[in-house]
Amino acid sequence: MKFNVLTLFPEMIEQGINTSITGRAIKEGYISLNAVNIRDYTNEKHGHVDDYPYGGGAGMVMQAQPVYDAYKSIVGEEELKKEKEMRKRVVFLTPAGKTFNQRMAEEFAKEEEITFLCGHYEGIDERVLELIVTDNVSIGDYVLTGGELPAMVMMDAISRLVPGVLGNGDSSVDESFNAVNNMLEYPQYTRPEEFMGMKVPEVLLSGHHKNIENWRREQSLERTRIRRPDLLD
Ligand code: 6GU
Repeated sequence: MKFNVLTLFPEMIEQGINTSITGRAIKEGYISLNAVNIRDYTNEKHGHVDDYPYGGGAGMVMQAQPVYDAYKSIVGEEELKKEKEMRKRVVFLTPAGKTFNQRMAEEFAKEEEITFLCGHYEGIDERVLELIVTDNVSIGDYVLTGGELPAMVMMDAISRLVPGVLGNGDSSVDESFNAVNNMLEYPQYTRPEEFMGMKVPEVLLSGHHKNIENWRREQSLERTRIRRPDLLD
């Protein structure tokens, strides 16, 4: 999986992704990261990438030209001659997008290359979005200062679904929201058997696999009922 990120803060993306499991996945070649600084593509001598909004209003708007040229530097002229439907996916991170979820992560994980476009200020000139963006995605109903954290959230969720990224010790099978059951994960325990007077549930020490499986399913269901009843509808 190849990730490109168009951003004004490439170091933020690199620091975040070159860490932990995604960092290991890059070292081992399962994923790659190319963070491109939009500011490097401005034609303005003072390095501006934003300007006042036509029609007035608060804040600044990112200009189309540097975003377009940064994108072109990644995909090349040939890609832009194709119909948008035939191009590799370009995800614009925006609170006005479709809300990201595990189903979408599974779909994106099938791609071989994804480009993320991170906005700042009050937004990006609509014309460049019209030209290059294939998907508008939000990570939830709250407002952040920019698209960098959302892009990192998406890359993390997608990466761990790429074959080889999770080692043998890690698993994406029993977790919450997998494709098989849309339920929250059951509680986990490790040594010691007693902590602050609290004991590990007896059934987990029994070695009785069928009973353990049943207990975990009940716990998942109960937890989902209490915390996320919307998932059971
Ligand atoms: Cl993708 N961007 C921003 N700025 N805020 C958000 C978001 C994205 N998703 C949720 N809030």
